[in-house]
Amino acid sequence: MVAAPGENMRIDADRLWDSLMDMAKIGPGIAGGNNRQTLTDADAEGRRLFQSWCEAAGLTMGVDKMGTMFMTRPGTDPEALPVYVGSHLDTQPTGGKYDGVLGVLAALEVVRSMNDLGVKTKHPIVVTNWANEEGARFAPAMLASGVFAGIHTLEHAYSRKDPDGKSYGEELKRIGWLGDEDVGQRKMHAYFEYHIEQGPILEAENRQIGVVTHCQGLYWLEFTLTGREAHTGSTPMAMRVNAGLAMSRIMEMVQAVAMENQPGAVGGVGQVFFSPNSRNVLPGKVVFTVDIRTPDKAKLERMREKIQGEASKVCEQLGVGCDVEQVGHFDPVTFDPVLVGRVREAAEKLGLSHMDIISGAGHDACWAAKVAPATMIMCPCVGGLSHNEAEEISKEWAAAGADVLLHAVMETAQIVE
Ligand code: HGY
Ligand code: MN
Ligand code: MN
Repeated sequence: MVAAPGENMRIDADRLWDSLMDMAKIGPGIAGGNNRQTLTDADAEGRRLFQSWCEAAGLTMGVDKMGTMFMTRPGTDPEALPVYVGSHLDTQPTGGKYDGVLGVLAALEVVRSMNDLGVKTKHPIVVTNWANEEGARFAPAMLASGVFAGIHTLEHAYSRKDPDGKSYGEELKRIGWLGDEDVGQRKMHAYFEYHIEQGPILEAENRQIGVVTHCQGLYWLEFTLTGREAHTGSTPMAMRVNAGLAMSRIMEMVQAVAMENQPGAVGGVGQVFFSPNSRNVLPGKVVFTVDIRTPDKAKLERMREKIQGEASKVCEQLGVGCDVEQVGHFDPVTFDPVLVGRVREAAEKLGLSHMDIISGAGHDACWAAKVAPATMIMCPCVGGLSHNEAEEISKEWAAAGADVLLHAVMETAQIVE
């Protein structure tokens, strides 16, 4: 039986892995991972390397006013909306080599492989590097894709400040990646994102491919607690207005709320600022962000209300001021069933073990899904570890998911004989 066009195509695993290792040299961490935070000089260097690879593959670059990079491979029908394939090159301060980067470089590898085999498609293909997916330096996460989907205004995004008080808008200009395209003007036929799972399920179930049907919803609640600066030695306990104590009680409570909503809920705190942060001064101000997530929308709302309600009681008891700002939020996402089906079919056609999975982490695909049919593909990661410099995957896992991406993208972009 004659194979259908592209049937036996596979990506070049060695070339994909080499690209991942070359990108990992830019913005190295201190323990084998990466610190290539958004809009830093390292990010700018990674962008230039990615641009050079894309241009060598015949792609033309467009950049929008949030700094997102769109690298286009033409289709045979200039009227046809493109298939977008991407993720993010920015990393956490102690990030791994694969979170986001795998999806961007696998998208490039899909194009490189199609070039090698002379495959033409009706729809153009646009390899995409979304700016500031992590939200580590400038909250919230998925900021550029959020502006693209009309969730945030450009002004709000530009005003976001990093811990040193530098704004997104200033830093984007400083690194020279302020593009000229209005954000969100591009229309998508479909959007695919390939990403490491960042959790333990696929490895534990011994599956090569995650067919991502949904992504859990999220709140980032930034608490600003106001206590009274005082001497930690000479201030009697009864006289203290202790914002640090209030924070610790709230953190315990967040843990309890997440545990009482098992299965399928998480809650925790990753970032805390004490002011003046001096060993022998009780903090006058404590700022920390609570991160809660669950695939169940009603449960997410209940958790948020419970946490905000209990936090104000804690602060009242301690005489501590309490302000809360919702700095990030998205409802649980259902990905496009047609595209999800193509991912599943591609895994089956390629003889890869697979299972349906809900994404625990947030991704740019969550906002892309607001404006176009979108879905994701996942590969396992060792020990389910991510947002840690020891994040690890195998070349085989990386390549298997990229092969599924290749076939699902070709199916959607429609091969032209
Ligand atoms: O927070 C997240 O889920 C993603 O890593 N930005
Ligand atoms: Mn990511
Ligand atoms: Mn991440």
